[in-house]
Amino acid sequence: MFDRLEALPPDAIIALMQQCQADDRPDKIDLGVGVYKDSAGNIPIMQAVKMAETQIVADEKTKTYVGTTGRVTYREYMLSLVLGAEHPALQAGRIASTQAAGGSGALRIGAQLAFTAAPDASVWVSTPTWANHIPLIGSAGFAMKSYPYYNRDTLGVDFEDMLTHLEDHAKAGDIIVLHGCCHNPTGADLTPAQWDRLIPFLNKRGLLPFIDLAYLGLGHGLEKDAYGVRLAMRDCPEALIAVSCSKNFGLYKERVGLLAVLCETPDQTQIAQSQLGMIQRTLISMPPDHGAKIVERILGDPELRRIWSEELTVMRERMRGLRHQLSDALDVQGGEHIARAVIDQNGMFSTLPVTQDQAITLREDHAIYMTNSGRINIAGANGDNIPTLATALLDVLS
Ligand code: PLP
Ligand code: TYF
Repeated sequence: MFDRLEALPPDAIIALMQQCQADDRPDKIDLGVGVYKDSAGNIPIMQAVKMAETQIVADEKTKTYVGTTGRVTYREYMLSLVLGAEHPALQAGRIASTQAAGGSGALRIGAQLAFTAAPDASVWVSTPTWANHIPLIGSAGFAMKSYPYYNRDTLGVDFEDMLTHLEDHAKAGDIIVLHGCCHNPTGADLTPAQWDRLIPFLNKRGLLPFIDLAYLGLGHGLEKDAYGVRLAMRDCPEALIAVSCSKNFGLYKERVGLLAVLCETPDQTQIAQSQLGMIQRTLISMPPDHGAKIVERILGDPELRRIWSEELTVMRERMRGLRHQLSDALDVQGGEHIARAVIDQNGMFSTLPVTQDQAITLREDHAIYMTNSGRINIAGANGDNIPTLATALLDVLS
């Protein structure tokens, strides 16, 4: 029967990562896949993670099953990290949650829950968005649609166009995918003032936010990056939040995530909770435990938490510093608007106004790897290669 299958193209970002790994030019610059790198180009294990892991390995007495929605304490700690311990939705008992296999697992479970409740809804994603949003959410069965978001001329968010488009085209009950912070692939985020307008707009139109929070702490810090999520969870009747610990704990391959579901009443929350367990069962039975246990231990231990939070600050500030260095190097005739945007944008990514042909030229002639859409991972740069990067960019853009 497998002769009936069609070959599919590989994941473009992972293919780019492999192409870069195979490039033997010593001065290559890898701005491709979204992983944090230190100034030596390593993808380190955080010290707090190593310490927690050492303790866990020494203490662990059993590998027995945990349960379909994962570790209860992990979920509690994660909810208070994301929302703040005093958040009204937590106090009102209106949040169902499940541990998930990464942010991706959370997106998939959230999509399945929403589809079970509302199969006729459409799901709207930003133009552009993280490419995996479409298969992860669409595979639940939803019709996927897109709203305008990033303006490739101004390199900022077209907020008015976004609202107008949703006003004109989205119907009550539709689901709007938003990036909590550090938008992937553009780095262009909504400001607090824009969140303040967006959430009442969604409520008025009966639209449900599904917020993807994969970079908490890597934009402006743990509190500021949660602004939109906290507001939505305070003011919306219903919402979905998919959280990833891949980047901010550097736990990529351990697959650690959380789905939080805001319901209107505690009774509905109990029902949603039971559905989450069943959905996880139908997909993978139970989430992997090891990474979630590491996060639980870090968040529950004041000393480990302090070390983690300091390491996260170093990561965030290194990326902010690189943005400033790249911006300074681009701030010459013809590069001024990119210079400004690189500073205004947040997190790992910026999408530069580079065409596909220019991205290929950068790769072939300069050994600079970015996606064909012009997305760069700023953490792949360093003080030594930024002048080369800026010169090559200005060269292909001129
Ligand atoms: N959402 C966005 C926007 C991402 O960039 C990622 C990144 O990898 C994820 C979700 C999910 O990540 P993971 O499934 O590795 O936790
Ligand atoms: O956008 C990125 O680069 C990260 C990592 O299928 C990633 O989110 C890339 C592709 C993929 C899964 C994760």
